[in-house]
Amino acid sequence: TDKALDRDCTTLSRHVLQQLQSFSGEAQDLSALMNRIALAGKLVARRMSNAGLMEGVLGFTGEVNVQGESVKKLDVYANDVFISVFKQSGLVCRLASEEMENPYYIRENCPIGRYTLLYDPIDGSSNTDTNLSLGSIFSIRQQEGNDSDGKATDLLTNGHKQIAAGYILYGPSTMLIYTIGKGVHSFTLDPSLGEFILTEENIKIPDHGSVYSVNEGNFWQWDESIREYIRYVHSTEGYTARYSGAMVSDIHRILVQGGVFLYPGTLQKPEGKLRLLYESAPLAFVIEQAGGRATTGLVDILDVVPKKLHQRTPLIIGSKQDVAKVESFIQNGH
Ligand code: AHM
Ligand code: MG
Repeated sequence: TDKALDRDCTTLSRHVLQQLQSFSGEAQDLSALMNRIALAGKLVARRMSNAGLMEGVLGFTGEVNVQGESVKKLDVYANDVFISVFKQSGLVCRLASEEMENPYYIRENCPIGRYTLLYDPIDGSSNTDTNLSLGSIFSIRQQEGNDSDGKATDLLTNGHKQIAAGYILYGPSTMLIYTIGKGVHSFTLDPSLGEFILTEENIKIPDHGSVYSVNEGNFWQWDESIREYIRYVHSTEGYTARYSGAMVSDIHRILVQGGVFLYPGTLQKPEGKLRLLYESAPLAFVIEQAGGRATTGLVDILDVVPKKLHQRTPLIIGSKQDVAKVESFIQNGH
């Protein structure tokens, strides 16, 4: 049959089932969960696509979130989209996000809902009001134990416990990238069909790339080892800088073309900015599945066990060789 037509028929939910090669309960659950994440992505993308034409969509709400960051209207909207979408799925009992101090319980799903969704509804919030790339990040974990005290302490485990993770990139087109531990696959939203259609299967990140992606405005706040690394790329041929303000888009570029993204600790914030459970760990799962690496500089991101839900960690992620180079500066000073 026609190859292009076959590809057009490979929707996201179909792909998840194919990957698991079964119609088992878990396969059906994962397929349904991914389908719901896709719906959330479509709702957020729709809102963003005409945000500038409507009143009350852009700008700040005037509130400050648990992270001490000013909240944007779009942050709130996207956070609520995921809650609404999963209220109706029956599969998810808890949602934990950057925008909520404590997990949100969907009580009616709790006796049956076996999964927890961790997410960052809008990655790169500073880009919202200027029509630049944004993302959403997601991670799915199986609920362990009954969480009878309602503190969700079972979420404080390492990143190997993720059963699915990925991101949605809202760029010139909307893309969804996911892994369930069987490689990394990308889908592009076809607005005329309203479906995410398979774009590339088993994406492999190059072992080395020319891009380094970091906020160099923090140079004087970094540890000397990171400054040395930056001096090294400045004085070596073949490096190029790219930094968009939304790590989903920076890391997506690196997934496709290679390179390294860094958000090191600073003097003011020794753990850096990025949160482990719903930012760094899901992206680490994706990049490792594509053959790359993610580390704090000392420990693999997927091995880090957080002490609290909103824990931050330094993040160095990307091509194997480029991550190793940064590591060698942190660990050996060169
Ligand atoms: P956010 O989820 O509040 O938008 O924060 C995460 C974002 C990343 O996407 C981006 O790489 C980083 O924060 C930019 O921070 P900075 O302005 O400090 O460089
Ligand atoms: Mg974020």
